[in-house]
Amino acid sequence: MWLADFGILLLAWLSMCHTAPIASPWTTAKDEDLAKEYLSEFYPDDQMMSPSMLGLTESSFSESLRRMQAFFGLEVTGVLNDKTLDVMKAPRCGVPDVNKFEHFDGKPKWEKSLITYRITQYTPDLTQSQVDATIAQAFQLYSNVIPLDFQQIYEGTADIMILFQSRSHGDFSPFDGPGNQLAHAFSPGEDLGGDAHFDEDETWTLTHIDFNLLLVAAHEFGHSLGLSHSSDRSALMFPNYQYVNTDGYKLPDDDRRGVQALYGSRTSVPPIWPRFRQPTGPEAGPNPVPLPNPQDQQCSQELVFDAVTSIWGDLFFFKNGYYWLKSTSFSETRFSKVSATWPQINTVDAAFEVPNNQEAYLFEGNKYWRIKSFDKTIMPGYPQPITNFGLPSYISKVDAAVYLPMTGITYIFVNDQYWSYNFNWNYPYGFPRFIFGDIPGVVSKVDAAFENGGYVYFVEGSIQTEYFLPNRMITRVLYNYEWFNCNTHTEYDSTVCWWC
Ligand code: 0DY
Ligand code: ZN
Ligand code: ZN
Repeated sequence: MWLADFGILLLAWLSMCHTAPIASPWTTAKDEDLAKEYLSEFYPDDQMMSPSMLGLTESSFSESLRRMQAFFGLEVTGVLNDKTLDVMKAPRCGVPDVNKFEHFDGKPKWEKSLITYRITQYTPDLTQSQVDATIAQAFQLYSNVIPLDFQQIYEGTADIMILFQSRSHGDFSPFDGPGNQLAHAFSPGEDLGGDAHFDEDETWTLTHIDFNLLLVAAHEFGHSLGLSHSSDRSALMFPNYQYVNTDGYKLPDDDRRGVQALYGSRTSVPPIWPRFRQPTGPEAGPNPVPLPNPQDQQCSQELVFDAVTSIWGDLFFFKNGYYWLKSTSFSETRFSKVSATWPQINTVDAAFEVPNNQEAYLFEGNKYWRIKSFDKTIMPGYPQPITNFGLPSYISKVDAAVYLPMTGITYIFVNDQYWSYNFNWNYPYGFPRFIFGDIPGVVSKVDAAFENGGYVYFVEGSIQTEYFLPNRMITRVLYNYEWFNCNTHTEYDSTVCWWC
């Protein structure tokens, strides 16, 4: 793994020891003119890393020449020779070889598309929610253009651990007080890999005043994703901080090409935050439009569930009046219509099982049905109104419900609140609590929730957070579709010629 910038320092050191002639003795003056013209057209000076920044005075000719030689896989000598001239004389597509982005050696990158991050230490310069929002915005610059998603978690180990600290902070790369080094980040990998550290001796702002956290975080996350520094002055990965207006800020072209070369480009429209919210069911209007059959979404990264529950050891994933059934008794995932199994029910909004009572509950609108787990038949006397669970009568539909066997409590989620019902006492608590801050990993709303083998899953949009109850830790973050045996292997073609 590379700590960002090691490569640059090495380059600076190598270049300082180098005093090169422009051309080898057997090239003509005409060839040199041709080469200069070629380089000034295709490797213009101002797009180079400024030599003064590196404390160097190397001739820009040989520096440009080396970049050209490196680009074409020639021997990098910084000296004009016949092989180099042959390439310069060959016909070409007329667009500069202007990819100035760099990757780390060995091109480390994340081999999965859902990346978690966690902020373990905040800066006092901004509120926590300002920091959360800014970090999310910085990641979104990338998720807008590459098919990766970033999810914040609040406990456990995330792929990208983020902290604000000054001086020594546990990685043998202490910060240097105010100015100069502002932050650093590690290239993709295990442990420290991907982690981003910000120097707490800087003042972090959301304005033009030094230093703008969005710009610095976006630069660092470029490293976390596998970008090294770029010599393009307008690139985010240019080594030096420069303020630009951050309203409607987008990833600059050079950086975009750099990350897309690693991960490919996002083909679908990126979801907006909070993520992947889809238009909800037929309760929206008096004449409900029939919902689309969700079968083709089974392996989609954007798949959102209406409800999920275990019943008698099997898992039911409900969506638009259908369900996928994952069972221990067969290997494939089965897909059926809800009304084929329970004729009175059209769509299931929420569901939970009380395994010790061998019964499950299915919710639709302001009603619920109680079913026997072992044969899935509806018990007599149902449906009943959801007010039985202590919900106020104005609630027309619930989002999610889950029963936790350890405590005997069921939680029912509606918008940004949840109600509790104690099955040991058969008693509703009767007043709601706000989800935010209570449910780990959930930002605004629970779309589905379920318990399975001691783990609880909170589904928000197409992402779910796995939570291990006994130690109250987030153990995993996964896409909904990962429950199905989808072939998720994607090959990205990073050899495409995007400049021709
Ligand atoms: N971190 O990613 C860096 O590049 C370090 C230096 C490295 C040797 C660890 C750094 O903090 N560089 C400063 C920086 O601002 C250099 C500076 O101008 N004071 N880098 C981040 C940055 C932020 C925003 C660069 C750009 C935009 N272009
Ligand atoms: Zn560090
Ligand atoms: Zn950097």
